[in-house]
Amino acid sequence: DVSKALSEARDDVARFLMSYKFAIDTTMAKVNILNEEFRYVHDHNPIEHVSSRLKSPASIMEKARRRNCSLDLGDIRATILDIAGIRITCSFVSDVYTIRDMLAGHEDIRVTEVKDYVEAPKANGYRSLHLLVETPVRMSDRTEQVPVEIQIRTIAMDFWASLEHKIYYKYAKDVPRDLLDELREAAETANRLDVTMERLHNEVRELGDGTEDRLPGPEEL
Ligand code: 0O2
Repeated sequence: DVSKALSEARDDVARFLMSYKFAIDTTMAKVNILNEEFRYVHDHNPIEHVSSRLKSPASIMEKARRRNCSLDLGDIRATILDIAGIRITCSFVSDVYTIRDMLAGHEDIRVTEVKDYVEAPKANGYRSLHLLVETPVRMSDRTEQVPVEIQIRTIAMDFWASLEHKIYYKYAKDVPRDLLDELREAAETANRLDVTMERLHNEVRELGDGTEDRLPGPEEL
C-alpha cells in the first residue's frame, strides 16, 4: 500500500545519504591521521585546515534537475559526484600535490577523475585541485563504493574562493562585469602571493634547523 511504499522510499533515501556520511567519516579519518602524523614526525605540516560537508537534499535535487538526471538514487549516485565533499587547505602550492599523492596512494581510495584548476584555473580565476574519488563503505550487509569530492587548495585560493562564492550568490549568479574583472585580478594577486610565499618558505627551510613549524612532542610538553 501507499504508506508502506512511502516509508520504504524514505528508508532508501536515509540509507543513501548515510552512505555518504560514512564515506566522509572514513575519508576524514585518513586525512586526520596524515594531519596528526605530520604534526609530530615531520618538520612541516602541509595541512592547515580540513572541513567537510554533506550536500543537502535540496541542492542534490537542484543539481539533478540541472544535469537532467532522474530522481532514481542509482542515477543520482552515478551523476552527482560531490554529495560528499572534503576540503583540505594547505599553506603552499607544493603541499597541494603532496596531499594529492598521499591520498591517491591510499589502498582504500580510488581516484576516478582529477580536475586541476591550479595548473589550469577557471576563466573567473578559480584555482583548486579537485580529486573525485571512490571509497569503500562497509556496512552490516553490504559494501558500497561511495564517491567523494576532495578539494585541495592553498589558504590564498581558499580566501579567494570563499569571497567569490559569497559574491556569486549575493548577485544571484549575475555578477556585474567590473566586479568580475576585480575578482579575476584578485585571483592573480592571490597566485602571486602563493608563488612568493613558497619561494620564501624554501629559502628559510634551506637555512633552518628543521624544527620550524613542528609542534612539541608529548615528551617536550
Ligand atoms: P558548494 O557550496 O561548495 O558545494 P557544478 O559547477 O557543480 O555544476 P562540477 O563539474 O561538479 O559542476 O563542478 P566542479 O568544477 O567539480 O566544482 C564543484 C565545486 O567546486 C563547487 O561546488 C565549488 O565548491 C567549487 N567550485 C568550482 N568552481 C568554482 C568557482 O568558480 N568558484 C568557487 N568559489 N567555487 C567553485 P558547489 O556545489 O558549486 O558549491
